[in-house]
Amino acid sequence: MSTPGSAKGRPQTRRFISGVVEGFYGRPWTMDQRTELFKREQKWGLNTYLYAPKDDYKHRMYWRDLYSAEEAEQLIALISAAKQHDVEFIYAISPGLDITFSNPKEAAALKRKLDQVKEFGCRSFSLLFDDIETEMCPADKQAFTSFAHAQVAITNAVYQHLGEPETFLFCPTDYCAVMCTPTVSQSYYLHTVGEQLLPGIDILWTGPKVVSNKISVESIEEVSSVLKRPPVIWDNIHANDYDPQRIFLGPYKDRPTELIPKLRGVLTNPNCEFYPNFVAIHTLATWCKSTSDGGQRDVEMGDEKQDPWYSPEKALTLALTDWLQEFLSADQNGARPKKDSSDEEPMQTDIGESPYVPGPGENPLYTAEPLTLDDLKLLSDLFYLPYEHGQMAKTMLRELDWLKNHSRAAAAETDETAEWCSRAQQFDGMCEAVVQMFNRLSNAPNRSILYDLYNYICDIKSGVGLARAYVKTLGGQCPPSAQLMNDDPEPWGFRGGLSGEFQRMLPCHGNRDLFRHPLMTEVYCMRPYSPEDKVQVQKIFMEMKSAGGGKMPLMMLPPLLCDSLSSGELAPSPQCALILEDEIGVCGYALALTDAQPAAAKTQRAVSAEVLKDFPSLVTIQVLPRVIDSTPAKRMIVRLLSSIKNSGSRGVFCELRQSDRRMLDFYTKLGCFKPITMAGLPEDVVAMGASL
Ligand code: GDL
Repeated sequence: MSTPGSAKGRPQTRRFISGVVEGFYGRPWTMDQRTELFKREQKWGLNTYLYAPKDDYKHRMYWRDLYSAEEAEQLIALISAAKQHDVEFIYAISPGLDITFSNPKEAAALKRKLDQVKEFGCRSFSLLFDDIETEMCPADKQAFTSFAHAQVAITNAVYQHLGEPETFLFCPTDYCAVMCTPTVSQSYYLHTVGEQLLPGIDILWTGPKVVSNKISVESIEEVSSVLKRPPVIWDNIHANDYDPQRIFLGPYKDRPTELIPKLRGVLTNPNCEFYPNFVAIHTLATWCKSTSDGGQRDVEMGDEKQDPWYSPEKALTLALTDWLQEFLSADQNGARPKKDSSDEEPMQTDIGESPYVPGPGENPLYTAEPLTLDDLKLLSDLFYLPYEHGQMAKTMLRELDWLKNHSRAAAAETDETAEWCSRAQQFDGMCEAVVQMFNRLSNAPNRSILYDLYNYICDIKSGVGLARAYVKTLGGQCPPSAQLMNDDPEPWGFRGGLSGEFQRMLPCHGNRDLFRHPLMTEVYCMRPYSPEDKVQVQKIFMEMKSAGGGKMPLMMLPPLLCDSLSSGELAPSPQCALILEDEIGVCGYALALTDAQPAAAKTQRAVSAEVLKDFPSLVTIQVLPRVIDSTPAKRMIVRLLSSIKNSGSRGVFCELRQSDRRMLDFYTKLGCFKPITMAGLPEDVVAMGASL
């Protein structure tokens, strides 16, 4: 694969730059990891490594400082390791934080530093001007027409000073379309760079955005015409330095292979964690090979509909299959690989004992279940790409949303109840698969990969655990109390720290929140009423009567039809009475008479035949004020209405005191109850009815 060369004295064809840029913020990779990277690149057919760790002192902050003897030794070894593996080592420097472009001493410092690296054996270089202030200092404003002119001048000078290296990369300050003012094609900055940067210098570009979802052929044609050369893509698709909760294990995707002949190269700037980049780099390598130009089309590889040369799904499977082998092999941090008992050496322990062999009736030795390809597929699905969840993650989100929106079917017999239960069970199975994946992963022999992934898998396991408990609560099963929040939750009950709190306060976050309503902080139990509950029900009835009765003395309050039910004078109809309990005890009830007439007779109040025709049943509900969340009460009423309906009733009504704002509010918010006209109601009483 090659792109046409354009510099003077350049070979007419140059190899397509492909590989990795270590260009993220945060802890740089170790020398050993970089050497490991070169091995992988060679194995997978990638050819370049761009050294640009943002937080390495001497790359950016102290760019002027020369390397010490010890550092020099390390860099020399690294550059030579790259050579050994046929990987081109490009040394990048970022002087843009504080360089004064017009000061010759500054240019000299830059040249001195790069000369030193050249002495280490490096032959390819890069100047980066990303993520810096665009305002020039007064001295530079005097010396240069624009910021672009200042950058171009120093870059050309350094390039020539180094003898016009075959590979020399420049990263502009406006390195993606969204940064261009007003647009790519009208950007004065990019036009200046394109016209004045010497033709042998290549330009880095991240696509439409810093983290580009898709990179289209048209967008590359547009920027190439402004830059007067095809760009080298600095791809942030797998970068995760901007969010400590995310890591990307999905395939290289949404860059058509048609792009390859239109680009000078692609370098991926992946996750900060070295080992989890297996997929990012492996799939990029597959993509780079999948070109019509290279004539290497693998009939199995393409996807006729999407891209005949590359299928992200197939590339992912190839990568995960290879990655699995790495997981299963112990590394230097890993467990001692198991040997045959014949060549087993005595275990090195302080007291020099032989290995533990369990005796009869003792615990067997723990043997970890091996990790599977499906586990890795699930892992990749849960941590897919910045703009897309993997298939299983999408399914889980969709199912949780459905279960939440149809929770009425969980609380009462409806046409959807069977479906709800079956989908809840399937959701539970998916959550269990995540837990199993976590267990097998944390027992895998390769500890280095595990340690890099640990925080992320722990986080997803907890998140999924919360969702799982939530579905169980919706289904009326009591989840283990430790998993739900109580009055004094453990720190993992309120996740995300201060940053999490800030996010939860923002409306855009709230909209996507799983728990749009306040979290249930109590565990409730809803059960059928039994005659032994009569005393407790009476107690609640009296307590709430005085609370809801306004200023009037209790004795003076006109009786409601349902009082005879709550006071125990009338027994509720079969299957039509529920009790709510919390940790303290009975905290609510919901009672009904499928035929309201006996209550009317008890209260000595006639209810018109017209009302009874539409609303033959009577209902009453009460919960103590300590039940802050309205969900348990809603659940009770929904279940009760369903039983009443099953008994053949067409409708139900309730009576409320106007002074009882709480209950009025409750019934109104339910939505199915509407005020109804009823003759003979006492002065401050209203009736509400619901058709079934
Ligand atoms: C950037 C930075 C890069 C960082 C990435 C993702 C470029 C050219 N520069 O803007 O160092 O890792 O975003 O946060 O991409």
